[in-house]
Amino acid sequence: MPCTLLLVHFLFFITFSVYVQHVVSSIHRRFEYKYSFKGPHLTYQQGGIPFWSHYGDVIPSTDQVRVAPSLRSQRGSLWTSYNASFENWEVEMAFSISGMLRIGADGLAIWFTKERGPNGPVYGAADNWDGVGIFFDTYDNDDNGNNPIVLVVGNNGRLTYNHLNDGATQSLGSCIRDFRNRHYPVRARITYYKKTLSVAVNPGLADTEYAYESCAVVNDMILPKVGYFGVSAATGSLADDHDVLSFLTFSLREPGAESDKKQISDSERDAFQKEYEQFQKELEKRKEDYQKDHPTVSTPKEDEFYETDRQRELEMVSKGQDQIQQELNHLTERLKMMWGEQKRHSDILNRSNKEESQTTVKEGPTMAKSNLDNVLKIQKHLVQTLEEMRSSVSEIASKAKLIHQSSSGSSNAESKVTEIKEHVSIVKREMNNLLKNTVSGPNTRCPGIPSSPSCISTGHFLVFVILQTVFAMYYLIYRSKKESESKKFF
Ligand SMILES: [Ca+2]
Ligand SMILES: [Ca+2]
Repeated sequence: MPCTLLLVHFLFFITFSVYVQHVVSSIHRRFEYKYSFKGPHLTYQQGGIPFWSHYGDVIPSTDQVRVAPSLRSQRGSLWTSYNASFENWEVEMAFSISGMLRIGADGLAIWFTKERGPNGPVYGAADNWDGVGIFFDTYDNDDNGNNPIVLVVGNNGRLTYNHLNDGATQSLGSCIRDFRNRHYPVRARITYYKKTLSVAVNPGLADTEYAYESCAVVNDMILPKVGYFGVSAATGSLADDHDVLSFLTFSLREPGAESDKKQISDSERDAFQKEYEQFQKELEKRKEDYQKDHPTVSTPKEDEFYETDRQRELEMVSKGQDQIQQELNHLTERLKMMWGEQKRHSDILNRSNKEESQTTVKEGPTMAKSNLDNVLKIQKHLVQTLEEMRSSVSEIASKAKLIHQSSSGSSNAESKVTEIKEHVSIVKREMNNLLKNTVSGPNTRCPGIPSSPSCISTGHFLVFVILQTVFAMYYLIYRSKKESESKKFF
C-alpha cells in the first residue's frame, strides 16, 4: 500500500511538473528594448544610455555600466526614461560585484517603483519607494554572518528601510548566495507573473534554463500598474565595483491573450512615421551629396533592374524551345534504342532460321534449288503438253463436225474416222507419256503447299475430258453410219 501511494505521488509530481513546464513555455515573451540595455554598443558617443537616465556616480561604457565604483561612499542609479505598464514582466540582469578585499560593500539593487528614486540611502536609491526592490546585499550590517544575501523587499511608500538588520524584518523572501567575486557574471532573473514575484539566480557561466536556482517566491504581491525599472548601487567605507553588463526586460503575456497590436499607441505610431520620413529625407539628401561629390559615377536607370514584357515573352519562348529540343533529343535517343533492339531481334531470327535450315534440310540448299528447277521444268513441260493436247482435241472436234456435216459417202467417212482414230491415238499416247512423266519423274513435292489437289489430279481431269471427247466422236460416227445405212433402203 505505501508503495502504491508513493507511485501515485510520483505520478502526480511528474504530471504537475509537465503542466507547469507547459504553461511556462507557452507564455508569450516579448523583448522590450526601451527598458533594456546590453553591450557591446551600450552607450551613445556622448556617454548616455539609450532609453535610460543615470544619476550619481554611474560610469557607463560600451560594454557595461559601472553603477558604483570601488571607491568610498559612492552612489549611483539608472532608471528607464519611460515608465512601463506591463501586467506581467521579466527582467534578466547580468552583473558583477568584485573587490580586492575579503569583504565588500554595500550592494546592488534592482527596482520596479512607481516613481524613479535617483539618489538615496538604499543602495544608492531613494527610500520610501512604492514598489519592489531586489537587493544584493554584500555587507553584513547585523553581523549575522548571512551576507552576501539576496532580499526581496516590498514597500508602499511609507516603509523606511532598516539597514542595521539588513532588512531582515522587512524582506518578503531571501536566499543566501555567494555572488561576489565570481569568475563569471552572475545572472539574476526576476519574474512578475500573475501577482507572483519570483527570483532566480544563476551563479555560473552557463546561460541555460537549468542553471538558474530559485531564490525566493513572493505570492500575492501587488505592484504599481505603471512604474520604472531601475538599478542602483552604493559603497560605504568598504567598496566594491558594481557592474551591470546587461539588463533585459521582457513583457509576458498569457497564452491566448490579446495581441500586441494595442500596445503601440497612436502617438508612438506617429512618432515612428515621422522618424521614417525623416530617415527617407536624409537618405535622399545623402544620395544627392554623393552624386555631387562623385559626378563621374552614373547611377543605373531604374528600368535596367526590371525586364519588359517583350523580354519576358522572349524568355518564355526561349525556355519553351529549350524544352522542345530536350524532348526531341530524348525521342531520338529512344528511337536509337528501338532501332538497336529491332536489329538485334532480326539478327537473332536470321541466325535461328539458318540453324533450323541446317538442321532440318539435310539435302542442302543446292539440292533444294535443283528440285525446284525440276519442278519448274516439269510444270513447263506439262503446260506445253496440255497446249498440244488442247490443239489436238480442238482439231478432233472440228473434224468430227465436218464428218457430221458432210456424211456423204461411206468411203470418205471411213477415211475421216481412221484419221480421227489416229488423232485420238496420238492424244492417248501423249497422255500416257504425260502420266508416265508425272509418276516416274524425280521426287517432286509441291513445295510449301499443303495436300491440296496436286499435279496428278490435273491429269485425271484431262483423261476424263479426252475420254468424253472420244465417246462423243464414236457416238457421232455411229449415228452417221446408221443414217447412211437407212438411206440405202430407200
Ligand atoms: Ca547590508
Ligand atoms: Ca546580515
